[in-house]
Formats: sequence, C-alpha cells, structure tokens
Amino acid sequence: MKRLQIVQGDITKCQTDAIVNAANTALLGGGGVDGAIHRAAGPELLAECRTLGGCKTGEAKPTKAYRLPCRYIIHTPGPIWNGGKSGEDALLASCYRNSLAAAAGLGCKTVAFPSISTGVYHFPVERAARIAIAAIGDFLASHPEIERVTMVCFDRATLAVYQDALAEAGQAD
Ligand code: AR6
Repeated sequence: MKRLQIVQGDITKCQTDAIVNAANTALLGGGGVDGAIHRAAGPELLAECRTLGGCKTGEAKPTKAYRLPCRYIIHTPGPIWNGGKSGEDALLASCYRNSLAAAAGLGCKTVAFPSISTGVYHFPVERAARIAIAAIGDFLASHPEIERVTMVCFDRATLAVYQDALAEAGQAD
C-alpha cells in the first residue's frame, strides 16, 4: 500500500489537506491529540465546534483548520474500549471510513490520522492498527482521488506497531 505511509510525529504540524482529530462525542475539546489540535488551531476552532451539536461515535464532522497548516480538521469520536464485545472493532473501522469519506467529499487528496482510540480510550494498539490499516486500504482501493494517507504515530512504540501491521497487510496497492 504505497499510498499509505506510517510516520512518527505531531499531527498538528502536518501539511496535508486534512488531519483527523480523535475527538469525543461532545466535540468540545479534551486531552491528548484533541487538546493539542485545539491549542494549535486557536479558539476559533472551539467556536465552530460549538455549532456542530456533537458527533456520534464512529461518525465524522469537518471544520476549518484556523491556525493549523492543513485545510480541514475532520473530527471523529472513536470507541471507548470495553473488552471488545461492544462493537468497538466496527466502530473504529467506521471512524477511518467516515473520516476519509468526509475528506474526499471536501476535495482533499492527502489526509493524516492519529492512532484513534488507543490513548485515553484504551483500545489495544495492535488490534487498532490492524483495523485502521484494513479500513484505510479498503477505502483507497475504491477512491483513486485520495493520493496519500499518513498515519502519524506520536511515539516510537505506536510507530512500530503500525509498521508491523502494514507489513502484515502486505504491499499490494
Ligand atoms: N499528534 C499525533 N498523535 C498524538 C498527538 C499529536 N500531537 N498527541 C497525542 N497523540 P488520545 P483517544 C496520540 O488519548 O484514545 C481526548 O481527551 C496518543 O499518543 O488523544 O481516541 C478526547 O477529547 C495516542 O497514540 O485519543 C477524547 O475524550 C493517540 O494520539 C479522548 O481523549 C490517541 O490518543 C479520545 O481518546
């Protein structure tokens, strides 16, 4: 999957058309990557988020990016890990699919994701990485207009897990 890249870094610095925020259903900011995105984008982001009326887990809503170097932020609340039998896998796949669909609908060609749900929401990272890579790969296969998707892993341990999952999935596309 040459159109899917895995890097280590800070997603707030990404110069992609869109970045994805691992948000919560209120869409009013929080800790982790959500906090970092709101701090870097500035207070206008929270003002726009207040107009959105929240977002269901697994769905995705876009905003402008304000002081960030990207064009759009796609906000998606990931599932909170609850042992794996509460539909978490399907909801996590929906986060990736719906975020990419929202970005494609806005004409974006490049999209960056953080590792959704694997921080505060405690989704096991190996399992999350396999789901993310499969969902992104499926979307790319049917959407040639998306040129590049970047998984931006904050720490080396997460980077290694996503690299292994990508190698496991093969280099087909
Ligand atoms: N760039 C890229 N990845 C980052 C960054 C960054 N600047 N900062 C943290 N990460 P989390 P979740 C990584 O907890 O599990 C918030 O309070 C982090 O190391 O941000 O989906 C929301 O408001 C981890 O690998 O998101 C929600 O309430 C990954 O991003 C809740 O947390 C996701 O960790 C969402 O929890």
